[in-house]
Amino acid sequence: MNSSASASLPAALPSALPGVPCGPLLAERLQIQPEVREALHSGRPVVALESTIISHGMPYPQNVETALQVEAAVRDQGAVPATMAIQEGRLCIGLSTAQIDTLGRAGHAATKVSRRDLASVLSQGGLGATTVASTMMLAAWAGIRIFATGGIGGVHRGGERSMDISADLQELARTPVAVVCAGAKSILDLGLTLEYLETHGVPVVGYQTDELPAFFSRESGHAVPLRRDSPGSLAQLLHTHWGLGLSSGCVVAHPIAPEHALDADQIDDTIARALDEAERQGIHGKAVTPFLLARVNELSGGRSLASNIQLVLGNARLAAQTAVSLSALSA
Ligand code: PSU
Ligand code: MN
Repeated sequence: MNSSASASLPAALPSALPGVPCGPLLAERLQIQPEVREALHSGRPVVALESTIISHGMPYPQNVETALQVEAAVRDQGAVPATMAIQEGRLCIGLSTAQIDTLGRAGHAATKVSRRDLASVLSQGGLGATTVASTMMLAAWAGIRIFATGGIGGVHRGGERSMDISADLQELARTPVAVVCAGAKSILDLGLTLEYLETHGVPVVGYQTDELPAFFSRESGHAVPLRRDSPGSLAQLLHTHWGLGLSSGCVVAHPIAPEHALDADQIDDTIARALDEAERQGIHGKAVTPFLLARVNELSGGRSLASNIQLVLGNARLAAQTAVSLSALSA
């Protein structure tokens, strides 16, 4: 390579995770909250949190209440929360309570931003809520390894024909961030989702389980390839994965607590109905998942929302414990 070509390569951000591509605009567009910046600087544990779950995943005001409880749960375990969003041309790493409230009230008026939509929303100064995929990107640019959410996107039912495969899976294939989730809702084809992740070299680790949980319920009938039973052993696995220079992320599948789990058959009927409505109304593209999430919430009433909130809180606690263990290993 000649010297002018190498001179034009952007320098990595000081804070970005190793191996993550960084462009020159990031230095001015990345806005890291002081508390998060300080924690990252001193090697203290930080947990990334997404915001599409706030704008498109739950109704107001429970979405805002949950987002704030999730941040508190992360703090209780000794880590610093960093909820992500895009606002006024900035990639925001860590939000104020007012910013979380704005997103929660905006709901579907906020743009759901995945990798594809990032530059568009940023360049127009709009309000963007980050999905699992774009939250992983922002986390990687800021230097955050661990991320907690409810459920990841995946291969939709019929995905082998529709090609409706969430960009979350491709992001897990290329961005070195671990996502602690309760598996995925059975709006998806969980078997195909696992196959896709296997092909792309993404470890899927059951936390105290041998089965991929199905969000509202602890079992899906699909075995997970890996299992760990403590935050410390999860951290060991992640430390080794990235220590080898592997560039993929990781799915940590944490089943909902038994006392909050819903009956699988009952929720499956609700999901089947929501899927049928989406098909009849010709919903497609990025609108599919938010439509299904909203319909499942409406059709199943308060019970599914209460379970949803509890599983997110549980994931936040496990993610924070894992981040604490990982930062001790990296010290
Ligand atoms: N599944 C949920 N709750 C959510 C989402 C998925 O149970 O809030 C959101 C997440 O932000 C996820 C996104 O990244 O939907 C996936 O959207 P799509 O399938 O369009 O990639
Ligand atoms: Mn899709």
